[in-house]
Amino acid sequence: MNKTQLHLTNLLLLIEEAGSLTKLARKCGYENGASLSQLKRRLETQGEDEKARGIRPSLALKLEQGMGKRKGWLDRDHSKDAEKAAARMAAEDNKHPASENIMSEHGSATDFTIATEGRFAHVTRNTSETQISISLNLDGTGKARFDTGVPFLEHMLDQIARHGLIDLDITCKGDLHIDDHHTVEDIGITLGQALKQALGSKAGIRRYGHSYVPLDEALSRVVLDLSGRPGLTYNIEFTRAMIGRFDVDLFSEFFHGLVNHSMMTLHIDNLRGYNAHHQAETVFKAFGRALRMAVEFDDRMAGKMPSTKGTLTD
Ligand SMILES: [Mn+2]
Repeated sequence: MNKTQLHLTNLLLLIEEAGSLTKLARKCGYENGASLSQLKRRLETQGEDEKARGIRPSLALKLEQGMGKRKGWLDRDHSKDAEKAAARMAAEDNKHPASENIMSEHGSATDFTIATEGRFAHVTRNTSETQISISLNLDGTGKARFDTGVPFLEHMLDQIARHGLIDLDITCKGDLHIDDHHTVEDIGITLGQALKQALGSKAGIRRYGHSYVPLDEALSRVVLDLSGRPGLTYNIEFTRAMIGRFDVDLFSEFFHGLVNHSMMTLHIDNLRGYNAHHQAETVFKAFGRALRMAVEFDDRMAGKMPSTKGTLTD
């Protein structure tokens, strides 16, 4: 990119930030947008010309000052700024692990207990890669405690608990010195096992659940069937490969593990969104809500099996 092209790109950023070319002109002390629109046209026509000098320094300074930018802002490449800001936001989020909710609600983490009445399960799963313990109560209030070493996953698991009204206690010692892969996948597997166990015969439940959840620009849809058959349709085109330190590929591993061991049919569609954190969060919130709908008792079902086959476990 030559200097003229860089200046044009930055001028367009300033126009976007100000709201319009006329607004930018006013902020920089012009009566109207005429001279800036002339400048814009000149930059556009000179784009390929290597000898073109871009915006002259005195005018550049006027634009920078008018928009509260530092001197020299127009000469720098700002195309990565949005990406950097998003990474900073994700890093901020990782500083506030989900378990903080418990600390504030219950005074101290040691007070945390999950009721064993109702549809409760406790599952431990130990391999050479991970040692996992999960307690889960489907008839809970949405309280959760996590100790997994993967803060962003905990932030997502917290969405399942909160929006599914499922009480959840998950500890995992995993081989994080390699990467998060085994930890995330195996938590999915173990959570699937705990769900299956807590659901029991499934008599009297709704069986099907669905939810749409938006978060600002992002929108996801999750539809599930506690069918007794594993099946995953996974449709999320993440706009970034990493959310903070978290590799977004691992969400697919998580849901595969969960589906295969809970024996549910699960359709996940992220319908839109450009912030990867929002994309993930809408999926997990929608999953929590859909799960809540599916596991809830349907009074009119009156304890009957929600299947003409008579069973949802074989
Ligand atoms: Mn978040």
